[in-house]
Amino acid sequence: MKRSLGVLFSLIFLLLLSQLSYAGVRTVYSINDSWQFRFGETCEGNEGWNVVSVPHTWNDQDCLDDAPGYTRGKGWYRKKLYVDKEMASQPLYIYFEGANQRTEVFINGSKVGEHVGGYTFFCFDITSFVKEGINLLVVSVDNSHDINVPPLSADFTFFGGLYRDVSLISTSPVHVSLSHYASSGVYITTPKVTDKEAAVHVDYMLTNMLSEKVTMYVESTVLSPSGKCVATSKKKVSLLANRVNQSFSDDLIIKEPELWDTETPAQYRLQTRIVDSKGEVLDVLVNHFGIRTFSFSVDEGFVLNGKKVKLIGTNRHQCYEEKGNALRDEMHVRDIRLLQRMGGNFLRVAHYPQDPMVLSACDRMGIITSVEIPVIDLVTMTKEFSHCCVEMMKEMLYQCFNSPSVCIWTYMNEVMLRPPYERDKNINKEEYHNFIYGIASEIENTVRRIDPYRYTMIPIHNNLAAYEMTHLTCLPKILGINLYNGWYSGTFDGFEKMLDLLHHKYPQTPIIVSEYGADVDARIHSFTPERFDYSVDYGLMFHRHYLPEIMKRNFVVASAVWNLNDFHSEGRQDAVPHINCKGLLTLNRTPKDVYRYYQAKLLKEPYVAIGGCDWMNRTGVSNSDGIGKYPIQVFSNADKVTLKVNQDSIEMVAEVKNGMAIFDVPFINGINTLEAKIVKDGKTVSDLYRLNMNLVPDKPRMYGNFRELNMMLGSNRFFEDRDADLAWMPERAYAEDGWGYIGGKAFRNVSNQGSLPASSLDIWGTDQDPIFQTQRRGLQSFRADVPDGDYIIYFYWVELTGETAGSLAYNLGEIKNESASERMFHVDINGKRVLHNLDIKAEVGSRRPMICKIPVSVMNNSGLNIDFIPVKGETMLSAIRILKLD
Ligand code: GCB
Ligand code: CA
Repeated sequence: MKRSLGVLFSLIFLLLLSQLSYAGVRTVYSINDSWQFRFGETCEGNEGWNVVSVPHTWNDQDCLDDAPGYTRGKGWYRKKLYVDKEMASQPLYIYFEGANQRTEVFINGSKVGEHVGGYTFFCFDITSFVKEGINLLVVSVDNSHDINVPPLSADFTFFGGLYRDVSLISTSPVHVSLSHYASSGVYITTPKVTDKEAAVHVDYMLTNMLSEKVTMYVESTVLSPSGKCVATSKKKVSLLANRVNQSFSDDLIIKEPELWDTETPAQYRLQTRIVDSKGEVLDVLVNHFGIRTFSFSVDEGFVLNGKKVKLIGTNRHQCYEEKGNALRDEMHVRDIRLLQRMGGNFLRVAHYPQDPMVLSACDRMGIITSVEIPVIDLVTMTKEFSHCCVEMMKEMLYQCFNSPSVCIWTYMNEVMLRPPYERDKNINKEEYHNFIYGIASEIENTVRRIDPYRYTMIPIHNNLAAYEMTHLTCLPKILGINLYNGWYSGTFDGFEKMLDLLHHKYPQTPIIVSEYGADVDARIHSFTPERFDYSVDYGLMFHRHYLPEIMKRNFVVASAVWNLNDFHSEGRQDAVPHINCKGLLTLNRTPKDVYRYYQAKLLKEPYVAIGGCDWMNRTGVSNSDGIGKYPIQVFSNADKVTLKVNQDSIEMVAEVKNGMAIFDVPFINGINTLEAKIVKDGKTVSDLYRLNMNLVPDKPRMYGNFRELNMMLGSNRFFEDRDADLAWMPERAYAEDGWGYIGGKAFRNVSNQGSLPASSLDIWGTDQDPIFQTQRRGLQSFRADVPDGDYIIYFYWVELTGETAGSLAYNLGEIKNESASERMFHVDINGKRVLHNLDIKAEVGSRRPMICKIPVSVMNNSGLNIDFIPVKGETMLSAIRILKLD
């Protein structure tokens, strides 16, 4: 059934194709489906091929598993290409939106071409390789480390594969070029813009594949945003025989232009037609462009069409949960929509050029962008490397040239972060610095020559001296700075101090905060937030400090949160191993509270949202009235918020400060309903939210209904296990008639980032890492004065010692000097020995979870008394779960 349907579809498809490819005007269509893929050195043989569709990557799974590293090497894609008679007689191109990172293309066994670089588009002329009928298209893609191809090292996963769309383009022999850096072959600028008129200058690249010289007409027609023809021009051009990329230019005037800006991103369309002397149309092409003026300056900030606009936004990585970097067009567009719905008007497309849909969406939604080539952390001192950098910049420039959203060309992110001479004595420091400066100035000159209208930026990190040593700070028109004060080190106020210092030293240079952010695991909350606890609350503190400081300073012309979304970084460990969770959205684009904070600060329409609405399952402690009081944060742009708790029983009002109102809410056990309401600009807006609260009575033998207790030891954090809707609470010391630990101390992760609240080790074989990454050591007992009944006690252990997080570049919370400790202890419950000589490391090894489940009957009002008796070294416990069965 399946197969015959497939055949039917192929037939319909072929029929469609043969109709599409009529002579003359170009046809473009994607060929994403029905590829076969196989990983390995050769493409010989028919064994082991799997049917895939592109976008495709081979790293979507192994980027997250426990084994260090991910597959880097060569993968093969092959596909049958049907070319009909008409098409076979015409020029034919194959067009790739991107493949990571070295690609070779073969047709019917002959090599067509090769492209290096994982993020730009490329295009090959395959006219002379295809024959009428079935052709075999084979593409190899290799994501091996290559010292001559940036990026060499960076905090993200270099997914291999044919991970963007592939298309075929059929044209007539005379056409607008496809082989000029795989751009549109049309470069539109608006060198003069006034209210009355805009001058439009168009540079064309034209190709004549005929073996004779021809004379053609190039017709340029400009259509207004509403589709009216507002300017036309027709010019004669002589094209040499058999030659690609023959340049030709034209000028047009548009009266009373509608300007492109962030509020009304009005785009014009330039329609280009190539017509021969008989009037036959040989090529038709449309390019969008915008008419606007803009400038960046220290006094005025960003000025767009004469109006000051503060640019606030994010960076964006192109990956997604379970898909790696192989995203459909719609998914790219959704990200830009999410940025817009946050109130953002700026996107640093970092650290590399992305899917064409990204800029197209920014153009349509009025988001100002900076686009960037992936030269990150370090460079290789070879001619090949610097050539590759410059070529990538040219590709990006030409490919993004007409996008009105693009205002900044960016290169060299934190290139002094890891100077190799610090590790390799053979590398001369001076030479290295000169080399970097050499590449940078070549890139800078190239950009200014090709596009004198836009700005350039180099993003540096907080080690200003290093960049001054290389003189990089004097090259670009804008200085970008990536700051993490109060995250990787120091305190929040280091942020504004650094900005002011930079401004003091470079009073004429506009500054962009090109990155700032803190890791947030949306499952973690804390009422005593701390650096590196990964809590939503610490993230909020961080952003609530940074954003107002950015707003205050005119010379900070733009800012971009690192990052719009969580993204894959295979080498990372921490709370969510292999993921950098500085996103305002999770990997599957669920908003975190930090996103809601930005909405409250940036949106103009009335906005109210209850914080922690993704924290559905909570736990806490109740008193004799059955009430547990916990803070609830509400984000809003109104002056005050009214909160109703559990229908109308309680109503509270709180003032909004810096985008947020805080309520001390009395929760009951079970489902609680919250309704937040604001009145702004005469409009009433509300947000409703229900959450499940497991309140544990503080004296469970005396009152309340004890069901279960889930406590993480050595921790101030709450954690939500979203696979089981299980809520974990921070540790608590035992008090009379209550429950909690007795003795010992909370483990601190002593790292080169200081003393941190949790281990940064990836705990293998679990996704609930935060439950294990804290622990109490040397504890004597855990006591719970629970009522008589049948219970299951779950002990959670992991041996954190004897393993370090390794020397990965981005494992910034590495455990220092913690030697393999030998530990052995007994566990007694109510006087009965349940575990003898427990040696966790011997049992399961280091950094592996061990959950031990023990049934217990509590009788005679004895409660639960669990003793940990050391035999060797210190006792230890990561978490405990006490479940009542009756
Ligand atoms: C940076 C880098 C970025 C990292 C980020 C981080 O400075 O530019 O690539 O992902 O810091 O989260 O550490
Ligand atoms: Ca695409």
